[in-house]
Amino acid sequence: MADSDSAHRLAGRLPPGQQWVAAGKWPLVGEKAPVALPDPWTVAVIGCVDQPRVWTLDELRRLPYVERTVDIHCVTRWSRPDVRFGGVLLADLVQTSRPTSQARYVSFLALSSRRHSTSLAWDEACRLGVLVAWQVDGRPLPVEHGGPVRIVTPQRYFYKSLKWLAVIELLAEDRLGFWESTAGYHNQADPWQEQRFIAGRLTKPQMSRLLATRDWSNNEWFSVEAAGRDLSGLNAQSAILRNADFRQARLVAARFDRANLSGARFQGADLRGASFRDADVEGAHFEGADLRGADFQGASLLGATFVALSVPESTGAARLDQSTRFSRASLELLVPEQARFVAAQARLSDP
Ligand SMILES: Nc1nc2c(c(=O)[nH]1)N[C@H]1C(S)=C(S)[C@@H](COP(=O)(O)O)O[C@H]1N2
Ligand SMILES: [Mo]
Repeated sequence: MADSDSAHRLAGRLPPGQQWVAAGKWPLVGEKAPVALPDPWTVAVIGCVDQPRVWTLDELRRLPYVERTVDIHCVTRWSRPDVRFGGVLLADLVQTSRPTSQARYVSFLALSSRRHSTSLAWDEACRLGVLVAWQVDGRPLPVEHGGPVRIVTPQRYFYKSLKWLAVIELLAEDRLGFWESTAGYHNQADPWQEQRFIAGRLTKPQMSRLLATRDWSNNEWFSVEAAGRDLSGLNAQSAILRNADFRQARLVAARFDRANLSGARFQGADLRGASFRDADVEGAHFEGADLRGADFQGASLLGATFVALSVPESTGAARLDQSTRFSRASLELLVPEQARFVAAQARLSDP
């Protein structure tokens, strides 16, 4: 996306904290496949409607076809411009079942092993022009991207765009989706407001107890607030610490192996000799952190940031050298500027 034509075209379209992926790249996020591919694929419209109905894909195709070109914004900080989805407007489809006056929310359920789901306010779903989509850029939607049929919610983080759509349920009360209820993802999800995560739910006494111990392994704490703390030698192996705040913290030789640190903030932290082997650091921030001797082999780096693009490198770049280790293959999931920065300084290993 570096040439000046596209830079001009994309000006003003990148929400705060997002980065464009390389041209032609479309990362796979979350589940990779549905639990089954029934033939025919069906989509049920149920709940607060006068006439529930089960649609086959062929029947959906006879409804008014529309195309919408959208910019995808993933909460893990990558964005992909100008993706042309085709299908039927959710509002048009649901109108045929005549929603009752009770219908205030809409919940989408996937045919996937964990029964993935997400929801929207019904008036907002209509206003945003949510699509039930089976085409992308003029072709059938590939299975790994939600085919045969997915939801596309423009102007929201992409976790509001459910893959492998099986059920559309109109509701009187909201029912939080999978990520919204298990991982603190924001229910509004407006990328222009950076509504990524809800605030943490740890109380002050819980937080003090947590900071007093150095063994957090296998525990799950959302939005831990540990900015500026001395937590050297912390054992956080296999811990789930999404959206943690470790800015300016001292984390020398900390062990984060296999931990989930998606969205975590490590700016300016002292991470010398820390281990992130096989950890999930998707969308995490390391600008200005000291990463000498740190080990990221096997880590999932999708959307992670090591160098701030718009500020001078002296303040905005992580410190890494030949003692900092990454798997070569995992750099694929960084946006190009980040991959170049890491590759130029760190030691890359092959599996
Ligand atoms: N069924 C299902 N839908 C899902 C997910 C998932 O894990 N399962 N992940 C969501 C998230 S977080 C994102 S960013 C997008 C990713 O879509 P993609 O893999 O086509 O890029 O799908 C969304 N819809
Ligand atoms: Mo996402």
